[in-house]
Amino acid sequence: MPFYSLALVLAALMTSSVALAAPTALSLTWPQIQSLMKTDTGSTQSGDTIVYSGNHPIVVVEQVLPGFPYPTFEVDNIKNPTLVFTAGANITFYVINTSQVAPHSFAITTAGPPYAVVPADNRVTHPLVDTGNLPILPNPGRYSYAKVDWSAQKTGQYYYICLFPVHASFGMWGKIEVR
Ligand SMILES: [Cu+2]
Repeated sequence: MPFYSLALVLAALMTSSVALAAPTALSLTWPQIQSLMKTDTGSTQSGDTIVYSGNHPIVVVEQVLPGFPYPTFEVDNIKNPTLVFTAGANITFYVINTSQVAPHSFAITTAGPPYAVVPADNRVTHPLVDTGNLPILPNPGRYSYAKVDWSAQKTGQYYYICLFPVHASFGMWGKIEVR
């Protein structure tokens, strides 16, 4: 194999391994989570809508288990809120698995509900954002999290969902509006 071909293969392997490995290695303590939650730049409107203005919104998402047995997302103490962004904004999501009960993920898609029990049966084949698996950690007092960025270029309706089996079908999803 010529050297340049080998270099291309190696470059491709490194790129994919970095993209897959980054999120799940990270963890936070509860005090760190409380500090992080204060950096959320959204302002709560009527009902369950949170509006993020500006070009660099920060969204701090928790994955919780408030109503056994069904998990939900939570932002600013609102369950599965509708998140509103301005087109062109570069959004940073911090997604924290605080449930201590189940692994979760966070993905953004244009495919709306209803969602299938088996994620592979969903139309969510190419999510725009995907944290991958956020596991329950064996270390007491530590919670897995991921930081993902999304540039919302096109106005319209999107959805954030958990791709772990059963979760989205039982309501672990919310709306995103890009205006
Ligand atoms: Cu989940």
